[in-house]
Amino acid sequence: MTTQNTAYRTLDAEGVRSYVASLPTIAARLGSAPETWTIREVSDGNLNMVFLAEGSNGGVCLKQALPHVRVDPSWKMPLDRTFFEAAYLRNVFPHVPDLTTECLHFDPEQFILIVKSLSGHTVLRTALMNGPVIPEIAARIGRFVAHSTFATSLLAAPFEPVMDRRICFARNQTLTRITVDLVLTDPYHNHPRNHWAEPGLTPVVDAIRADENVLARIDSLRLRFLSCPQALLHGDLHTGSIMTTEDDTRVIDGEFAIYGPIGFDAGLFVANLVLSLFATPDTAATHLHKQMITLFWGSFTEHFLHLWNTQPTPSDPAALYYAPTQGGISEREKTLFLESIFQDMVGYCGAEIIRRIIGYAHVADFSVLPNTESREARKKQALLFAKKCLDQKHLFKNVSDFLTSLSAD
Ligand code: SR1
Ligand code: MG
Repeated sequence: MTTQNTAYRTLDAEGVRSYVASLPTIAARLGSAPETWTIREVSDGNLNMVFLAEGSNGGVCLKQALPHVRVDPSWKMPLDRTFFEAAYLRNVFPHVPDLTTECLHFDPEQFILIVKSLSGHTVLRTALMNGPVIPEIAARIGRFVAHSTFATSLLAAPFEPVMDRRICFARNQTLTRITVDLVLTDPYHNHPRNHWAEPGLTPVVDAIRADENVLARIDSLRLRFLSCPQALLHGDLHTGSIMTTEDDTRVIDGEFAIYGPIGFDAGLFVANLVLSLFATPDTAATHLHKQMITLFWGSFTEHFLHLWNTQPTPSDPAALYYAPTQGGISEREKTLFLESIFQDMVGYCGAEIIRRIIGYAHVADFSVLPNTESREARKKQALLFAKKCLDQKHLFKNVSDFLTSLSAD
């Protein structure tokens, strides 16, 4: 797909009103007359336009791809990312209906995706910046990662449908290129997209770039990201891709979906909790963030193993990756698989922390700190922790080892 689409028009608020009014089933969700609807532009991410359209009965969220990066119109980009987000939702929503949104409409000419409005929810990053959240949110995300990845992996289905899905998402190359470059490459050398305002970070950046163990690990994580298609990933599971209330948590923005190592989704989520921890320097917040990381990993492993252990035996013995006649996969193999996800999680966590501090797309978390000195000090601690995550000489054995090291600095 290219941007040579003459029918494509970028919508403004009034365009959204007419567009939604032209879709009877979507318009019916809003109720009342289109002229009475409230249309608000709420674009927040780096890439797309997002609107909320609300009527007397309810609301929808409309997302449209632009032919460029939203925050940088000179960075041209094809429109097809909404296709992959719609495809991601269609693949995972049946497995996590209470943890994401259903694709209500996708328009392949206008590259418009419509889902239910979450206007009563708050972006998790914002909620964390505003004060404590309930830690169970992290357990819900653990369940999301377990169900969305297990269901799309070879553990849950014969290889044919899995490979068909892999073929589809292998076309998501524009956004995969962004991840490979921005998350796994640019920060490790001089690149004009990198930036940081605090001069005291430069020696830490230099140390990261000079460390052969770190560079070797990043090389292997980059290779693994592209060559280890364990499951369909969300691909950008940071705290800005999660909307929540106390009772209800939803994962949004699956446009970076790609087959890859399960630890990538887990690592991005944990990294963003770690970033929030370093940006929130008080004992209660540190405890909360650590509790959230523990709950996330516990919930992920519990749900993933439960799905694995209760997988029905297919009538066709060729339908799964192992033959039931051989007694199925051993507990030892399952443990090793989860341990490898844990090690991937730690590595991608390190990469995500680094790129969110010195790469192209930073996080807002540190803006709650009162001055440049405090921001510099906390970002430095986060970078040093990330460096440990990438140090091949030191492997964290388990989540408590990971958390202990988080306190050490
Ligand atoms: C040009 S896109 C930069 C970042 O925004 C998205 O949310 C992804 O995190 C991407 O890496
Ligand atoms: Mg996003």
